[in-house]
Amino acid sequence: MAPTETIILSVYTCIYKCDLIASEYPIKAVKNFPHHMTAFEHPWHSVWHHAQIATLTESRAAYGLVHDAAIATREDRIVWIGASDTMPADLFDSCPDKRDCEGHLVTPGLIDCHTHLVYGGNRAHEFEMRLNGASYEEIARSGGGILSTVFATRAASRDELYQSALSRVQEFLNEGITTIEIKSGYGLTTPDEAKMLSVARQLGAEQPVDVVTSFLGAHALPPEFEGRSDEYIELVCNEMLPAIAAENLADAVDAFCEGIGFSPAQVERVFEKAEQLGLPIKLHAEQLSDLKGSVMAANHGALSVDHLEFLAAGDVPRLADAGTVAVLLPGAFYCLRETKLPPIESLREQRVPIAIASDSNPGSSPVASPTLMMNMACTLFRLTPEEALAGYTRNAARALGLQNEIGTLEVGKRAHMVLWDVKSPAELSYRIGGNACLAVLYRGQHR
Ligand code: DI6
Ligand code: FE
Repeated sequence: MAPTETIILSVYTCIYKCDLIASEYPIKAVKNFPHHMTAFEHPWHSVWHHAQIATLTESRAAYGLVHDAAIATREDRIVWIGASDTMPADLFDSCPDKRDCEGHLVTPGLIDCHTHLVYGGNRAHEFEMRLNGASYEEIARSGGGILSTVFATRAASRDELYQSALSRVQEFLNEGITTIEIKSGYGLTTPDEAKMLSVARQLGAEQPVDVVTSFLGAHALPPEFEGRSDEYIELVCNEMLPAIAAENLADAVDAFCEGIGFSPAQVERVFEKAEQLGLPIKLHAEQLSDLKGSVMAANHGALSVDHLEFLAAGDVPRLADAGTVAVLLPGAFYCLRETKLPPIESLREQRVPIAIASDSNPGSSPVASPTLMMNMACTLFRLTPEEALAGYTRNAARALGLQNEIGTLEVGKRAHMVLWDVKSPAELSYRIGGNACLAVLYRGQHR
């Protein structure tokens, strides 16, 4: 944006700011934005009014709720929020795109901060085998489990991966997702990991959704490295990660720290390499056992640690000190019929931000519904509906390091917002199934 336009926007945000603080975020180039309007033509491009707006800002009101409110956008930014009856009449009257929300709820665009949605094949057959009495071990011995997805992903063409991932992405978009994280981890060779991540990048470039990628080379030991896990970690550090970074395919680096994954010492080598390459880190930790992966990750300043059923309450202060987000994955908890709960009360007491995500993957969480995950977070983990919504917005943004751009509805932030066919925010978590999404604004554009 030209400096004059920036100044004009700042002037407007200053003149028309309401009780929420106007900020002066730089306005970046926007994907697919038609630059046919300038600030001189009109400062408001769209306005939604007569809405209940759950801003999710950390205000005194639950959900940061503003009643009978309006929200206006210009290009890809939010430029005004406030009570409908305080809208500047001239701007409202001449705004080219107005919507009367008739009292329905508006939230920030939802953010899924943990998915594995690019993969080949599916595992419905294993699901059926288990229900007919086969154990996980028997399935694994017959080539099943994560490795069956690795074989199917390696065998799939880029286009096949793209098409199958696209149908899952569309399900997420139908339910109000505007930002989604996608991991690699089913390729486990340099070209196959690059293939997965480039499909994720393509989804972000071609679809109306922001995609954030994570390199998960240390997800499982590929069969060709059987009995040689340190050598595989060497390959991850010395070949895969530098190649992925050189192609700018990853926004962060993840790993699976577990008895059936990699040890904290092995993961730490991956993290040290990520740090050298300037990439932020996150970790699958304490899903099945307490290896202290979360503490190690927090010591390295991880953005998030994810799963956490076996996290010891005594280790929670370390996450709090490091500002690391706890990402809870109720879909995997449900599918694996886990009974041990993450240390929710300690996370609350220590004020660790809690995010919720789908973990969308073919084995332990074949799901593409954020509101179902919010329901499960409430029912299975006893989160409040407000915590569940914050977990899919404000705290999910933090888990991706994007808290200054997305996750709350504030002047200056990216114009990602959802209109729901509900009148109170608790209804989003309360419903089981169905889709209450009425409309989405993505980067200020109708989707
Ligand atoms: N934890 C998970 O929940 C997924 N990966 C991981 O490390 C499961 C992946 C799969 O079963 O395909
Ligand atoms: Fe996962």
